[in-house]
Amino acid sequence: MKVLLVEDTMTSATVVMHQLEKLGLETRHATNGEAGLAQFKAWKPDLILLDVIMPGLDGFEVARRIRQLEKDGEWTPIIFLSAKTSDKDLEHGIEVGGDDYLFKPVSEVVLAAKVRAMQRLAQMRYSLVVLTRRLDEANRELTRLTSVDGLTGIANRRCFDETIQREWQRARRNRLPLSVMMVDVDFFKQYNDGYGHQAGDECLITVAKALEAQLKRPGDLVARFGGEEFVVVLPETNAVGARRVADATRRGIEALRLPHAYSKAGDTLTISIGVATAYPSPDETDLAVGWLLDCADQALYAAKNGGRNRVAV
Ligand code: GH3
Ligand code: MG
Ligand code: MG
Ligand code: MG
Ligand code: MG
Repeated sequence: MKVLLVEDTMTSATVVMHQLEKLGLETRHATNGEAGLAQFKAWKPDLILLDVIMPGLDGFEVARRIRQLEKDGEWTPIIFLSAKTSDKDLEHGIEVGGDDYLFKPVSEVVLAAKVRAMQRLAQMRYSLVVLTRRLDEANRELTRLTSVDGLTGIANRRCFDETIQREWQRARRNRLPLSVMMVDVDFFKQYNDGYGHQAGDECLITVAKALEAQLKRPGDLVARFGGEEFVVVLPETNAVGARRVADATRRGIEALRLPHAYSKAGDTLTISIGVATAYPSPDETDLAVGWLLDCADQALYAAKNGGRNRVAV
């Protein structure tokens, strides 16, 4: 522990320094307020013993300035050692930022006990800082976990629900188009039945990563909607743009040429996509985001009925 003594009277400084060194503490001495502040900044002591009556900056002023210099969450304990021994002086010392106030002369035993008490407080405070940091980390991890799909690692349904609501409101406010694509793997039940559930899982991971890799525009969101269905949010995208993205997405999965010997739409894995676009406006109150998803779902149904491995609007 680094202890800074700020004391202008050499005789009492010598005594206190000697006592501190006997406690095995690393010590420095500043002979006035200015020098004390400079040491506080440069040396960053763990505890400050602060005289009150000094030429130039007095101890109260030094304490006040130290508290101003400390950033959020920082704290250096300050114990006043003063010949000003009225209740009012003590009250003032605590008021300006002191943590304790001892009357001079201070006995060796009292000084040692007070230093120990401050050490204990500082230790407790440090534990709290560490705990808070861990809590922040845990919170971040929790936020991540609640928005990520456990199997594929892409955004999950919950994340999609939040995003689509937010984008819908934003589209309304700014009169922007908003598109969604419902993506469904073709004949996936047959894939599972033919290759096994484990291979099915790996296939879903591959498809999820491929979808995400293809949609590179910032603001687009690819999420797992559930099972072998994915959903893509395309903000600020009109019907023509969404159709183009959907066609490219369908071709992209086809181009992977993932074997699917049990598909009735060929011998590789394919997807069907339903696209829907909304042009919500601020005066629009009846239409909700659910309507947009229903439209995409109906389009997907049409793509399936039309033979699969295709896009429908
Ligand atoms: P369609 O072309 O009409 O979409 O046919 P399909 O077989 O893909 O559709 P269906 O809805 O009948 O079957 C979907 C299958 O997806 C059934 C289900 O077991 C499988 N599935 C859903 N979630 C998972 C998963 O997390 N892992 C694996 N391996 N399979 C899944
Ligand atoms: Mg003095
Ligand atoms: Mg189905
Ligand atoms: Mg399917
Ligand atoms: Mg399905």
